[in-house]
Amino acid sequence: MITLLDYGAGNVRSVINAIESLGETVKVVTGGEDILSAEKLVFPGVGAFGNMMHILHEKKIVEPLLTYLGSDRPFLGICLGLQALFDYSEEASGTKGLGFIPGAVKRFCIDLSVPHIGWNGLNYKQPSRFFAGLQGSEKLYFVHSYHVVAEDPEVILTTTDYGCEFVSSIQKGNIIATQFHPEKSGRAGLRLLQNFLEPPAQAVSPGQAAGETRLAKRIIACLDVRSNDQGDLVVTKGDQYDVREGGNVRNLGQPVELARRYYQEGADEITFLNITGFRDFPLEDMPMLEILRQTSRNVFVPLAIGGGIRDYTDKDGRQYSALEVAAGYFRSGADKVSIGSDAVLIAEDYLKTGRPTGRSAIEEIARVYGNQAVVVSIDPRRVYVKAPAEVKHAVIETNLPGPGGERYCWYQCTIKGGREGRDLDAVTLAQVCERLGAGEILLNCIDRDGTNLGFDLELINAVATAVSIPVIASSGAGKVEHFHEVFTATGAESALAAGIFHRREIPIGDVKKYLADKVETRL
Ligand code: 1PR
Repeated sequence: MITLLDYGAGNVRSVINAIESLGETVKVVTGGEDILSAEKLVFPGVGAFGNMMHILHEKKIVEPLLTYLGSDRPFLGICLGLQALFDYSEEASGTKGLGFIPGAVKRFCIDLSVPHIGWNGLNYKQPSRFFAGLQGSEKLYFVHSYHVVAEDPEVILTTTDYGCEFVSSIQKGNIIATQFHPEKSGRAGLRLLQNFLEPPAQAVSPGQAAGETRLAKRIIACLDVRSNDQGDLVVTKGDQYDVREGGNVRNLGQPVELARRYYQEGADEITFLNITGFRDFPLEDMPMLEILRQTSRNVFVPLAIGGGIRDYTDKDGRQYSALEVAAGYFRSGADKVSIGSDAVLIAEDYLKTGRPTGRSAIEEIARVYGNQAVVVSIDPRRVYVKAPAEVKHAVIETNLPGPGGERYCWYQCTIKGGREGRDLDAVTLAQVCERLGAGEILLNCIDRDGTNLGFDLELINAVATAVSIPVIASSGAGKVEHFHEVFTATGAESALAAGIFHRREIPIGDVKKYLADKVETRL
């Protein structure tokens, strides 16, 4: 039996699911007494350091945790569960950590996108039973803006390179903690969890390729989900956001089955978009939450979900905050939430005053779950102009002139699934959302959606160069070459596609094979 500490934020569901998939039972605990009596303790942390320490103190968990750690019983800390062990974090000045391992948690100070999101490798610094069965070339899933700096090199188990070499796991006796997420790292991650549950006899040191580890470009499968006219929740797919064919909503399969298929085919991440979320309310739309629950039981890569994340008042006058909606998604197995329409309205408000309110969905969710958990999904459409001075928006010179020969365009943000255009451009939206605390941009493109013509490289460049958070390029993938193009011609960190995967035109494995000797991927 494994004891798992749930202090109330982040996605503990994924960790529970991963451990249960290995045949172990999990006892979820929230208080100090249960920690003291635990035999093996897992402390998964996703979220923000200050909030986590605040809750640990409030629930009087700090002392029991330190007692447990001091007894050298098996402990596995994940992500924030690693950072919590240190003295303090730059993320929350004035807040002390557990101070079990001497050292600090520092923000990445590098010339690359932060958060560090995605699959990266490990440099093995010492042998451990934790590594049994690994080849050494595996990539594990990371998502964080801060990394630990250990004073004692003896505790460093692995490091990883991302603009600098940072500590990606530590071990002190039976205390192991990782910056990466084993529960989201596919087969390699499950093997590590297995090694923690039943430590093999021998410590091993996997071989590894020479040189620095490298972050892989991610290939993301996207499932646009909505009810069809018969009331079944289906994966659909639009042409420039029109999902109807002959009057009916296109049905390309069952969400849970498709997600499982993409996981097995090697998707690095899976995104669900509840595309009618702007008019339905997700906490009433229980099937969507159920889809997440079922998917997260056997899909061990990150799951992002979007649709309907906003404040909401139900028919009985009960008010729900966007944070509560997001919490519902996280509890059901999501690792990240993506905000579409509401992000546009939030940015418009911000631009009116030039000041954050501190209460927007982006800020509140980032405060509790961490910036990396907040994706902003942008649904832009090209608007051509004859000259940049015609509009006050971020205008680009385009190689794809408009119908009247216009050589300039801007990208207009839309809400409600492209139904309503707003007086805001995609570049400004991305910048404002980054300022408010978004951790990633999912950059769709209505003009390219479902066309198979390739990604809109001009749009992606305009946004990726304007922000320092990672950008997911989306819409238009039609052949394997398009993925290569988007990774070499733009700063996109990942590429998302839907139609070609759903229609089985190109399996994910073929995309990875094509990219193998051209760009870094996870094979
Ligand atoms: O506004 O917060 O409720 O979120 C709604 C979410 O649903 C937004 O993220 C929005 O992008 C999405 N959405 C709304 N309507 C549609 C639609 O298609 N009618 N889908 C929609 C967005 C775009 C991508 C698509 C790529 C790749 N779909 O998700 O998967 O374009 O497609 P392709 O590879 O076939 O070209 P809120």
